[in-house]
Amino acid sequence: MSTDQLAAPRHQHPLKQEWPAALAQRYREAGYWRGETMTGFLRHNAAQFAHQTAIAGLINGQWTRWTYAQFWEKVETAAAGFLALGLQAGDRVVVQIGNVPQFYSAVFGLFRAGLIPVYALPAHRLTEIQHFATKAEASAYIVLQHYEQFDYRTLAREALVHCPTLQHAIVIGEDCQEFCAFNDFEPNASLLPTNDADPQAVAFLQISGGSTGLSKLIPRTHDDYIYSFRASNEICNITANSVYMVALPAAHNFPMSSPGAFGALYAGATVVLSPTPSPETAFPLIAQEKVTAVGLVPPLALLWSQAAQTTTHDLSSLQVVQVGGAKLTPEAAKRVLAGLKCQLQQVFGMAEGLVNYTRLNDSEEVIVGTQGRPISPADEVLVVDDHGHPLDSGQTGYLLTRGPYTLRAYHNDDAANARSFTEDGFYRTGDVVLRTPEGYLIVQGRATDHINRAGEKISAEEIEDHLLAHPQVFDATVVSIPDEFLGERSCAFIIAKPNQRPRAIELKQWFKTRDVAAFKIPDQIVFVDSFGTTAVGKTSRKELRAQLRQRLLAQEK
Ligand code: OOB
Repeated sequence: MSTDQLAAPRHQHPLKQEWPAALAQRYREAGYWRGETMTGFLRHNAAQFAHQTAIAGLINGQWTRWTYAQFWEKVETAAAGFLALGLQAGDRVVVQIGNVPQFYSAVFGLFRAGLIPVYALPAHRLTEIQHFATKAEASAYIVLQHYEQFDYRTLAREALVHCPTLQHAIVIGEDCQEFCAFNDFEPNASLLPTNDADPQAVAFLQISGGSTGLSKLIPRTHDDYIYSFRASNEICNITANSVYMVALPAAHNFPMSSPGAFGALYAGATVVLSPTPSPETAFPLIAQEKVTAVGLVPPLALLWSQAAQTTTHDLSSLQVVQVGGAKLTPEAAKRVLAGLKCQLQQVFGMAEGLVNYTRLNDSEEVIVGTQGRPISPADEVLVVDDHGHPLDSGQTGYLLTRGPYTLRAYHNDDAANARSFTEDGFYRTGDVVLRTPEGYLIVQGRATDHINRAGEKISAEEIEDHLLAHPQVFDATVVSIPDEFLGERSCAFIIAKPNQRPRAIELKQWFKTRDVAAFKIPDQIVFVDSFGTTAVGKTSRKELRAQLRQRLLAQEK
């Protein structure tokens, strides 16, 4: 190897998230960015709340509790283990771990080692992992051996073959086969960095809902992310006495930081992990651990409020049930309020940044009828028309935002950056909202063609691409259809190739061979002879999707 190669930077794409200097200074002066780091606050809490429970959850079928002191020890061990493998500060590591305590020891271990987690969801499969690893130029991939009856070692094996930048796969479990064993990591203080990260540096890459095409990577800095959950703690009244339940996937932004597990850990509270979000699993844990707060998506909130009517478990510790990720209609909100007999809080957020909450002391009318208002007085919110002109309150338009915890650019994605931001740095959320004179937002719909399936965002385009790859499919259009339970379901309209008659079940099975998350498999498949006259290049894909949706809804009436 020549010296040139040795000196070459390890990564082509430096991790950046840059606010203009004047704005950054304003955020610092206002006390939003305080120069805290993820490891800094946890180290502090490990001393201050040493004997209090930080995390409780299932490890190998055993209910396990870690105090703050024990948790910090595990973080330091994990960090030393990562560095002992030869990983270097700044390297990216794809993390795919379900709702178990080791999600946090691994993630904070990565922070402690100066490494950058890239969060994948347990449902993701090779196609998505490969995309994240490639975009992030990840050096390592860490998985839980088994989760929800799936063996992630198989995926790790495939990922090592298909992702050229990956050098290591690390498995958390008893039988790590040929992979590095997380459980065998050993403490070694001499390997650990003496300084915490630069608070302005990127702490991790979160994934976007992927409204157009594949998910994009969202760089979040220590300063910006910590501000978002510290301020959320205040709004949601999370203190050292709180017990926060993670019922949705731990890697999702909502249960991570709104105020989520990170907010809870920042406050010195307890994080309780529910292995599944079903009432059967979560209710006994709420009773046992005296859970005070939980975040749910609307279909789950409805399910919980129904199950609460007949449950024998004591849910009286619950103070706040937050609902977000997809629209909670006023009628559904009333049902949740009546069923769960505790405070309801609506949360309208996005992994890109902006989070809105109804406040705990808002009137019932506001809590039921709006999706809340922004966390920060420094969140700039614009509602604009088709031409980008700002609208007055009371009018419906596209939501644009910028602020102290909203991204300024996606990682390594010039095309997405060009369409996702205005010239002056506002992020185009893709949501269509109405802003009340009091500054509360009511979500009306969205500009982008994705399906919000019970909070899981599915790009229509991405699914169409998979369908078009099928040898018998001539054309495919995927749309969202209102669904009583899921909020929205996905429906694929298919034109088969001449003389071909694929069956719906075959097309669904096709997705298994595409190695994608199961939630992306179309819920409904409708075969059509044509997409109608408008399909002949005259209308946009967006209009076509709207027409097909209307056609189906008219037929179903
Ligand atoms: C949360 O984050 P993402 O990144 O999975 O999805 C963001 C999108 C929003 O742009 C919006 O389209 C939709 O999800 N959404 C809502 C909503 N909350 C999110 N639509 C209507 N009503 C709501 N309450 O989903 C997320 C991140 C942090 C906190 C909460 C949710």
